[in-house]
Amino acid sequence: MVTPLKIGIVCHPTLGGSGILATELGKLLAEKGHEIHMISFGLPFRLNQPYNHLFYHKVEVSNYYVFRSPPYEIALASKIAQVAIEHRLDLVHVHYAYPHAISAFLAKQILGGNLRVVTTLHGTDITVLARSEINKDLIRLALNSSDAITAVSKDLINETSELLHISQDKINLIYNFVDQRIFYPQSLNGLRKEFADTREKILIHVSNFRPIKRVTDVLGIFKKVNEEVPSRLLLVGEGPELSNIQNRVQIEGLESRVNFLGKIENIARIISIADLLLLPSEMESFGLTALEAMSCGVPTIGSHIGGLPELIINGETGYLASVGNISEMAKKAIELLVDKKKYNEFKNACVNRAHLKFSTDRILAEYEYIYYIVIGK
Ligand code: GMT
Repeated sequence: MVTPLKIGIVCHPTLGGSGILATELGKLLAEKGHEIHMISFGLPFRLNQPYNHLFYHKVEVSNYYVFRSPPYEIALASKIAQVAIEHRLDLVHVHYAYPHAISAFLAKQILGGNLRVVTTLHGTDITVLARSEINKDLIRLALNSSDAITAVSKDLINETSELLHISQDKINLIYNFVDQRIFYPQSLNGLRKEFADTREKILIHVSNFRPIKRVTDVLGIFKKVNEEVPSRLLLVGEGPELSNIQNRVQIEGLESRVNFLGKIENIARIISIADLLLLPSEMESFGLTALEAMSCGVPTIGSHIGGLPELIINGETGYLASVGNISEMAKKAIELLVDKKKYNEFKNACVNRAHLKFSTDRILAEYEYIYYIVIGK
């Protein structure tokens, strides 16, 4: 490594791909010897133990009684500026534009322009939030004042450019990564037996159960698959749609075939016992969970949408169909589950692709390259 850097990382600590990616990035950069300062309102999910060179700074919001809701963006801006001064940060890397890039913009003003900011776009910060007239101009301002912008797929670069009129050349493509020391094919027969007998296949869905994930489609696909190939469905995560899905499972009489596992931190083991991941989302700018599954040798059946076709090679590492086409998704899932030879080819292709295109070494080097450019070294 050339010179170790002091980097502030701002992320959402709640369940979601952007926070997970930011936390994994922080851990790996710290492991490489950089000094990392995680800044957030809560301890990020997956920051589950102390790490060398990695520090956490909690953002405290003012609860003054005139506020209906405490102004987090302002508190975050002050915190970024304070941490930057106190720890002589070389730069701040914010994940998810809203409100983080806006707070970083404000922190830069507090510091008279002396703050380098890298903003990574993850998806709904643009595809949902930047569509609103309330946020659009502020997000554009914050992005234009960032020293570098990165996005997790070509599709997201196109969306950002179209929506905010920011030139595509100003946005660097850096795909998400997966740590193959953690996500690799494991034969965990004991764990597998807890959920399925030897004749049964296991399908898994991992998400934060927002409507955009179309978890009812997950059930629809599973139902069709299970009619042809005896299977079990593992549902991992929690969110607003959870109780609706629990009701549907009962209505469909699938209680004995579906397991709700809630929020799981060590997801690699449970993904490893699955045969297929289902990700029929309405929108997905990358699909981090599909990459984690791919790295464990588990193909994905999902939607041909957003950045998913950049991650999953249709017909090689999974199958993609148009959003809502559950019959096609189920058909492809069955095709793969009953053809052992084809399934093993897909499994190998998954592990190889994760390793070649999305390894930590490769993607970390791409981020470090941006960091050194931004600080002029
Ligand atoms: O999709 C979510 O539920 C969470 C969301 C987030 O902002 O944390 O995920 C976005 O960022 C992930 C990490 O880069 C991507 O893998 C997801 O595809 C993206 N979600 C959407 O575009 C809907």
